[in-house]
Amino acid sequence: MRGILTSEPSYDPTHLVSSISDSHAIFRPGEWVGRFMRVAAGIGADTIQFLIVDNTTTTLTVAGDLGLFGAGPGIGYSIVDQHLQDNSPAVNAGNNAQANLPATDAEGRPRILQGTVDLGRYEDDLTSAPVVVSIRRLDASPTHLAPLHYRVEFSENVSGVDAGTSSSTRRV
Ligand SMILES: [Ca+2]
Repeated sequence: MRGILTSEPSYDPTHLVSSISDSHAIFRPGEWVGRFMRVAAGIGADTIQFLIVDNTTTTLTVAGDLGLFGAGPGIGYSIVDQHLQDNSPAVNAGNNAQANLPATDAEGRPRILQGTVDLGRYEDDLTSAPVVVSIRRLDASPTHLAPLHYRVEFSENVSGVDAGTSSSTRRV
């Protein structure tokens, strides 16, 4: 997700958050909470990023003071998701003995789940639903074959799937 900012940032010193708008955006309210907004602004045009704590259809609210970093009208931004997928090699790949390991991750969940800390900002709770990665036809030709075989690959191991399930037929 990328866009161009269309407003100056508005800083709320009570809650230590900034709000900034992209009037062309059509966000779903709250959909970016926990993601990061990256902006190419600030000293030396370094890319900096801010944790998104709320959003409306056109406005992002982020932790910190955006005004200090030159974010404003005409500056490009992107929204990035740094959550781990359940099958990521970064899950349970950290070092529990790391000095100054915080008690919680960037979203306030326990920093150690499944016994070992994960790499990155977030601790994965292994609850995301598997997604279909690929569907591949196994038979040379689908014509006049019954049944027709496909291989469906999921993003992680699944259980309880009936391998003999057939769904629909299509005349050819
Ligand atoms: Ca873990």
